Amino acid sequence: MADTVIKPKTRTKTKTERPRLHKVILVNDDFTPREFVVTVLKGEFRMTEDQAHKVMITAHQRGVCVVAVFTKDVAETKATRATDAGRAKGYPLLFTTEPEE
Ligand code: TYC
Repeated sequence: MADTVIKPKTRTKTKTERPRLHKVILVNDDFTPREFVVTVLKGEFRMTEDQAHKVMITAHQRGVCVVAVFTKDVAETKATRATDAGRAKGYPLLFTTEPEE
């Protein structure tokens, strides 16, 4: 009888991890005018007046508010641009980033 050749079936499962997203966080301060914060949120994060106003008020009342999540690069670029927009006007407006859990 001919030898039986058993060919094991192998399957390669490639696991691609999604890149971790990073939060952009708006930090409250006592000096930046509310309307300016709203303008920056609309300009840099494409929010409507309503959305921007809600985020600004949340940061104003609670100290911080998550604005949105992006890939690391985009989050850092947007946070820097938004912070720089405040600095250009002499305001201490601050946007930070942190990785999502
Ligand atoms: N607290 C500021 C004021 O009363 C407004 C403000 C809100 C500033 C949110 C920063 O992240 C901020 N003029």
